[in-house]
Amino acid sequence: MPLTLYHSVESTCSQKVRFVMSEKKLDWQQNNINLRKGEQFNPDYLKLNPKAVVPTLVHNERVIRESTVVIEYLDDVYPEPPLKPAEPYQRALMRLLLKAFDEEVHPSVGILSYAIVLRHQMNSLKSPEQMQEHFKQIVDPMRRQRQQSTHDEGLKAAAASQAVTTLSKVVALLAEIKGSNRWLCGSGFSLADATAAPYMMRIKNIGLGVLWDEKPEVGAWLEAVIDRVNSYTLDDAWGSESFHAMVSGYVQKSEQEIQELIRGRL
Ligand SMILES: N[C@@H](CCC(=O)N[C@@H](CS)C(=O)NCC(=O)O)C(=O)O
Repeated sequence: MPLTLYHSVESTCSQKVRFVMSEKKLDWQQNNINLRKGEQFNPDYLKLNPKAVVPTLVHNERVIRESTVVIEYLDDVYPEPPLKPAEPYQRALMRLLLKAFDEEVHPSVGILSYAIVLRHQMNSLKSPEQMQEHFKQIVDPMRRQRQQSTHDEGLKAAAASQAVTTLSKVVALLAEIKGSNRWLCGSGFSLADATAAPYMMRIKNIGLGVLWDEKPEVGAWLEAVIDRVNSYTLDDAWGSESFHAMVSGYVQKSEQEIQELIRGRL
């Protein structure tokens, strides 16, 4: 089997790779990495991905890391159907969105998911000492610092309100680029749609869909992309049912704090 994806069903950057593989109807083998159990820190996995993050693609024994690099690679190796607009300006806009999702949305969604949901899950799975061990293993010092402060302060961490501001700016950019297009970068579904979909779905699921209340075209695009993803033959396309149940439980508990955070930032 030439394609193996090391991934987690709940991880947004793994989901975007699975969506691209589904668009191209590829056969692939999976290796599920349980992030909450810390399997990303296993020495064998660290050899594939020294940053201890998913996803990682292995194709014909070659290792490809970074989800955006992975989806560009898949589109190069399997060009049908093409997932990059043919027109250079639309292609540049697509790359602008990929960059915004990597550099701005990914850390912001990480902070907010962690503050609203994952820190409670981690606390239920690990003792304070085990949490300290977990933080020590995070390879990137910025990521470690971000996760630790959000763990301690939740939505009160300065990073959380900054994340909401960042997300509302990217939502405005997404709406502007989409304009009256059918998909984000023209009439064809592209890498930008596959990338934005899991993050926008996560933002909605953690109670922040209000960020596009005044941009109905963004809500309509998300509905269309959800229909498309739901038509793939992909198990747990958006993550497992138990994960969603857990997310909505914690979102309900934080509802008031989420409202206050949004009121303070918008
Ligand atoms: N820039 C990387 C980011 C990868 C990343 O942050 N992955 C998250 C899941 S979406 C992860 O593995 N987190 C592990 C952890 O939190 O310890 C990419 O796009 O591949």
